[in-house]
Amino acid sequence: MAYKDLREFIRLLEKRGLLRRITAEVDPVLEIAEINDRVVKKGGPALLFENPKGSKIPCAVNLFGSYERMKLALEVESLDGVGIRILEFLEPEIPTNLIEKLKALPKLKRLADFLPKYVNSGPCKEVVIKDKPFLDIFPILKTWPEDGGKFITLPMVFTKDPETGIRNCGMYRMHVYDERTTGMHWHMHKDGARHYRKAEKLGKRLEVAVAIGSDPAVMYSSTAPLPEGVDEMLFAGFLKSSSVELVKCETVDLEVPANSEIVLEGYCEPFERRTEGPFGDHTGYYSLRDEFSVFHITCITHRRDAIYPATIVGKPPMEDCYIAKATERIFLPLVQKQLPEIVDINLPIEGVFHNIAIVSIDKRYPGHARRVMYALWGMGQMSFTKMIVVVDKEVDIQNSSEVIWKIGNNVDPKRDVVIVEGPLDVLEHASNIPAYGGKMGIDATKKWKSEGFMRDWPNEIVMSEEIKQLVDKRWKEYGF
Ligand SMILES: Cc1cc2nc3c(=O)[nH]c(=O)nc-3n(C[C@H](O)[C@H](O)[C@H](O)COP(=O)(O)O)c2cc1C
Ligand SMILES: [Mn+2]
Repeated sequence: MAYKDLREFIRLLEKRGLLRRITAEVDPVLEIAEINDRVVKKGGPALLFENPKGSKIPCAVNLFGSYERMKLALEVESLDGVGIRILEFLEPEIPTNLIEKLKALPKLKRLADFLPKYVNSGPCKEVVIKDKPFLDIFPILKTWPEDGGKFITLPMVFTKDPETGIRNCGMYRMHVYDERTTGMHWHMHKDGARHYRKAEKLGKRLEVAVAIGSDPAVMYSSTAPLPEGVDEMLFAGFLKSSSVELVKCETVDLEVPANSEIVLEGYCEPFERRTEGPFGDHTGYYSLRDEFSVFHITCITHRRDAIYPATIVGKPPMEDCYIAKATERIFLPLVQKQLPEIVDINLPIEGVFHNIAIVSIDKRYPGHARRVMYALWGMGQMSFTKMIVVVDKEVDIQNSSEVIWKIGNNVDPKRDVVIVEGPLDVLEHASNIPAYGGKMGIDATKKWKSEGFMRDWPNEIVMSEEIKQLVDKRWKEYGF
């Protein structure tokens, strides 16, 4: 059964001993972040700060910060299974006869069941503030000493394409400038920024609604790398096998999840920019100050006893790593659909997801590893990857020790390193200019004669089965 809302998920975590309540008064400025850091790094529980200093609203952090909680959030036994379910849906077998047609029907009906539903009201409307929609009622965190201020870190930002009206929901952090103005940190590559650029072209303001805290499927979906134009709310409905209920905003022509804890309504004016950051980011570095759009708040609605959820990013591993690892697993089958030679992908946590990708392939022809690199550099948000390492299918790429051993042994740097240029993640700080620079591919597969390798490739050392069995049998005799 899908979670009704965020608090139902919180209750479940508590019942399972995966959430700790903290009643002591704790400062949202840095203190919560330091407590969270110690807890995450030890694989500890989610935390509910019941008495954040200066606010009557409790603050929940680290809700998704383990594989176990991530699986509970999406109500699955295995994250890989989610990807396989998506594939089954995308590929409804074309019914060829009546019986097949009948078999396909429930599948199609189920898809309709996942479409968002529009409802007249919901818990997020319990309190509506139009006269003084001030952010200072919430326990918004400052997470690192050099941060430019407080940041809303789990916002689900809703916009509509000004031309087509197609909805988007993306998670983009928000720098709080004053009680009714924030930054809007949508990177240039993201759908929200695209909507804003279109609005600018039309000389119009872009209406924006920000939901904070909803059921976990909705929260996860706002981070998922879906193709442009695919409705995150339909995806969330699919994930939880029931429709997301959306309710109209008070002051803007947008809809938000009715079960949201908090909703901020407002707009971004065309061509208005303000300095955003610095912000201690998930790369483990501060992202530098930069110019971003400005969000003006016209109305705040919230549940009477709202809970304010936040995440704290920083040096990995942090909570976002588990969200990103879920994405790695969930989207692998879709990547494999396009590139069936891919056996597995590992985006190592230390590679902060856009820096390093390790890929194992079933190599079938000369240059195959290069083809996979180029394909990934052209695929959705994978295209921001700075370094790609390709190994043969038998390598366990989830074991970085094995991967390093392969790179060291199998690579002739002059021959096997591919250097190209292309778009990079906006958080990339080593490139000369923002969001564009060098990329490296390392082909660590076994080299073939057809690739110009004319020597003999040595065999890997493995003991024969016969001797292994003999030693197994005689093990005790040796006196161990
Ligand atoms: C905790 C968290 C914070 C994020 N912050 C940002 C951000 O500030 N800016 C941004 O462009 N993407 C951010 N992302 C990544 C986007 O949410 C992600 O790329 C998403 O797919 C964007 O959706 P879109 O393609 O609909 O724009 C964040 C992700 C997570 C999990
Ligand atoms: Mn999108």
